[in-house]
Amino acid sequence: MKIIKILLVLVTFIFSSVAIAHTGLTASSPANKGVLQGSPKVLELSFNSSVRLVKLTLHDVKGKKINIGFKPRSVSSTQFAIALPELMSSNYSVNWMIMGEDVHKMKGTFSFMVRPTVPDTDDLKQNGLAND
Ligand SMILES: [Cu+2]
Repeated sequence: MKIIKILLVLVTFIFSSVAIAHTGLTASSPANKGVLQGSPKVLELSFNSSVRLVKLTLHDVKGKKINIGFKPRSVSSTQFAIALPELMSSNYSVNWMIMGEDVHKMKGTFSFMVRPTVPDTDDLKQNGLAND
């Protein structure tokens, strides 16, 4: 009988792990490993079920936390958009934590790169700043 109990515990454990994994990030903008020219205006997160976004942090490559004024959302949604401050050229990492409607918490991370905006040559010519 002991073995059956152990098996039951194992089965329960395996199924609860699957349950935790059922909610996740399906898309983001910037995308994971995305390379952007210039600072993105908004950070967008999409999840495959309605969740509450309880934590969101942004760090640059030196580990400096960027203040995005995030406040935990009390309303569940599948999509969240957070306005971003002007970001300097760097690698950024986003850490998020959500709570599903079944009260499972889940967290994850993704990163993106901001590169300097290269001025358009035509713009430079119009402003008399470039030679032909
Ligand atoms: Cu769940």
